[in-house]
Amino acid sequence: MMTRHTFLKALAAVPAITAVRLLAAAPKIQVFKTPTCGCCANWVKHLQANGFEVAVKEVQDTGEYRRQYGVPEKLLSCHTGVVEGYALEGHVPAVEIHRLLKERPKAKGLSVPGMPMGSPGMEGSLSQAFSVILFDSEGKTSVYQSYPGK
Ligand SMILES: [Cu+2]
Repeated sequence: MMTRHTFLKALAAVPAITAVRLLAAAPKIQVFKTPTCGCCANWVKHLQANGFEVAVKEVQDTGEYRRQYGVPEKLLSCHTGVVEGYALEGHVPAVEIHRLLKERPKAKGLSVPGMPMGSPGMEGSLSQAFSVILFDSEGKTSVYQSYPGK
């Protein structure tokens, strides 16, 4: 039988276990993309190069997953991902995902709406300004980080 004392001890042990788990393994991101999306594949490479383990599922329509993970339609982009319960829409920089997992805000996820040139996976001669948007389950949004472009 679990006494009150052992219960409290078990509760106290939870953060330590979480910390060990986070140190032990690279965070896993499940990505949903269409088979022909080249910039999506480039974003996946960017994630892998920056400490994430990525599983890719090729789908005909990412809209289904966008809705499933609560991404507002106004924030849509070319692919949808999920990491430890947070949704990721579009070309979100890996550094912001690491920050998200560290800060763990009360939110649904992050998005880089559209496909701005210069975002990870969209590198080229052009580099537009873009913002990483934090959104919650009510569709409320705020700027998580701004990238000035060049
Ligand atoms: Cu794209």
